[in-house]
Amino acid sequence: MNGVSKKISVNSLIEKPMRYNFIIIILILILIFVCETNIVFAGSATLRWNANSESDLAGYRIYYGTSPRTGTNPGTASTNPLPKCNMCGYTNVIDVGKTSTPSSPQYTITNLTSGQTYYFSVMAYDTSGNESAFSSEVSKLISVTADLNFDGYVNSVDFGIMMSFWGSQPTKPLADINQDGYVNSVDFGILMSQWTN
Ligand SMILES: [Ca+2]
Ligand SMILES: [Ca+2]
Repeated sequence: MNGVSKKISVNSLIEKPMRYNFIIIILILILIFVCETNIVFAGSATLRWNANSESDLAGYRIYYGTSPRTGTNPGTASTNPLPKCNMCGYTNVIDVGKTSTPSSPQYTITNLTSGQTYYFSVMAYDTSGNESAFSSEVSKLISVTADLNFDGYVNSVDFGIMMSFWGSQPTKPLADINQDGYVNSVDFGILMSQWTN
């Protein structure tokens, strides 16, 4: 991406689409997401992908939401020649830069709702503001957990939290483990099935 984007010439108009195709191909080939959750960090998803090796890579943005995306190119930059869908049906975007481990980038998204399926895509951008299209989309059902205080155990503490939310819960707190709008015997049954001590 170096050099080409900095030329103000007909060549840049010709070469940019080729470069975008290259980026798109690279992303499709290398963006292998691994979503995972565990009992301690319930309500989170860790995304991993292979690094983009271009010298002027500036970072990545992760788009996500609870509905599948509606397009392939987030395209907020004016330099992006591809058709744009902006948020493309997602509700959240995080600029993660090159991440803390640039050679094997990964990022953990927290505060996700248990029992809800989330959809994720990553795109790359360079130091000139050029943006790639999305990676392939992945989805993840966030594990239903009764570890309501995220301490690694399902025990009387979590039971106490559940009791404090007992009843109808329009805001669906974590105590509503199956996220059906009620904290009731169904959730209690899930808690009992996961009891650890
Ligand atoms: Ca707990
Ligand atoms: Ca419930």
